[in-house]
Amino acid sequence: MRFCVLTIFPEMFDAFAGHGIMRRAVESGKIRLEPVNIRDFAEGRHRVTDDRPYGGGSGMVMKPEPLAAAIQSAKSELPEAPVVLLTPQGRRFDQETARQYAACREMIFVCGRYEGLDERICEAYVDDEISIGDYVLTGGELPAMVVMDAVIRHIPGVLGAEDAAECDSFSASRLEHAHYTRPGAFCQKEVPGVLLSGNHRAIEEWRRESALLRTILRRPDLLEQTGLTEPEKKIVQKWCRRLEALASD
Ligand code: 4GX
Repeated sequence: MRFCVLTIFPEMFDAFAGHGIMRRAVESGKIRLEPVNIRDFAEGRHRVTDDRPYGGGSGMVMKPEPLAAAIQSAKSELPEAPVVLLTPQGRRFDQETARQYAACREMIFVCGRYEGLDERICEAYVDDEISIGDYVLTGGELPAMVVMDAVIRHIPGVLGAEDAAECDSFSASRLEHAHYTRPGAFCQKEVPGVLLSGNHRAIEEWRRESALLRTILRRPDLLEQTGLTEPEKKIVQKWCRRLEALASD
């Protein structure tokens, strides 16, 4: 999969592509990440990429001409790519959108700075506007990395084979179970005994229960999307009986 990222800070992507799973994905040729400096498409001795807003007020707006030239150049390189703008005004990014993007062969990201882009760029060139959450950042570069990270994990062979099962749509609506590693006792707390038992069915059951209880307590909103499976209903019924026994005298 090929990614072109339009930005005035291309160096920000060096750290992203230079470590861990992303680095391996680049080195194995599974992905290509090409940051492009919008400033390279700006005219004049100072290669200015921003200008004052019509109507006045504080803050600057990204000039349309350099951006249009940069987007056109990226589209000639990646003709199939959707042009995605990172902005708080976009629809909220989630695991389902990440999975859908992973089916693309190419993507182009536009990273805005300042107060944003000239509206005519959005209208003429942008296919999709994405927000990574309701908070205000100083630029679209971190959101672009967040989106690419979540997308790249879905490309076959990028994660170890053991993670492939995590990619079903159901996994996004349940929190993960608790994880433990050595030592067996830490901070005066023991690892749950079942995890040391070697009983793989019991371990699998404990993990499903841990995942479900955490989801109920911390993110009940996630359960509204899918409802409970039959085995999950059994777990809830078991806990209902336990809690009722506690409450009765
Ligand atoms: N999820 N920002 C973009 C500048 C900007 C504004 C409007 C285009 C249009 C953000 C977020 C985010 C701050 C990135 C403003 N560019 N992006 N930037 N939250 O806060 O995606």
